[in-house]
Amino acid sequence: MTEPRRGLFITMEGTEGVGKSTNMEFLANQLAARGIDYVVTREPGGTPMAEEIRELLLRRREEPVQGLTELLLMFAARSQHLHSFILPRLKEGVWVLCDRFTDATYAYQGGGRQMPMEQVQLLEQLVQGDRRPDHVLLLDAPVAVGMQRIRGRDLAPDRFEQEQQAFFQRVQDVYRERARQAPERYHQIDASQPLNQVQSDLSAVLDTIIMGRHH
Ligand code: Z5A
Repeated sequence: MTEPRRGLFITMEGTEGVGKSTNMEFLANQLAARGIDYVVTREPGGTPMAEEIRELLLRRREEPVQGLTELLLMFAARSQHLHSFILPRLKEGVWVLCDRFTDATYAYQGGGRQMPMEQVQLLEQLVQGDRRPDHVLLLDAPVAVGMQRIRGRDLAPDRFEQEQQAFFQRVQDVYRERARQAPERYHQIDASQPLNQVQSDLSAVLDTIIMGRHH
């Protein structure tokens, strides 16, 4: 029996509040409507153990968290998620939609926390080998817009959300630079537009991805 064609690995990225959760759901519905078999997952998290690591990472605490500790935990969660969940699904031919992945580590730990990018690269290679997302959907909006959108939530801010605007500006700069360097894999969408326009852009990107797959 021939093996199924490998599924596509698509990630959604952006600074906080740009609309990732909202648009993940939209994208999932779009895939379903096109008859594509998919799963939705997130990072940090995506398996029971990786979700426990997420909890460790996001919880606000008195003890200052070392940058390297945070970086290692991100990749510990990723190793578990990638090898026990993502890769097996892709092999079965299922598409994987993931809310954040390693681009977030470059952006938040490298950009936001200013950890050396070489350390991120080293761990990326160790955990992923040559595996990278097939497509990265980058929702891009001025940092202030995202912050304004999440201000309406009555949840207490987590350890990342309590950072200042300059932190998120560095995060965004890294995302934009990565998108600029590999335009064939990164799809930058203006997330400051009204939601229906963002979603029509996303739908167009999805069509391009699907068409590219048939060639
Ligand atoms: N992190 C890291 O540091 N390193 C890593 O390697 C990884 C992650 C993988 C958790 O991520 C944290 O982990 C994250 C980075 C760090 N911390 N931060 N910040 P997360 O993805 O779970 O959390 P988040 O980024 O904070 O996501 P979020 O707050 O849930 O935001 P969102 O999903 O992008 O937004 P949303 O909930 O879909 O939308 C926010 C509101 O805006 C909502 O009321 C919507 O209805 C509204 N909205 C959405 N789109 C629009 C438009 N177009 N117009 C108007 N209103 C809109």
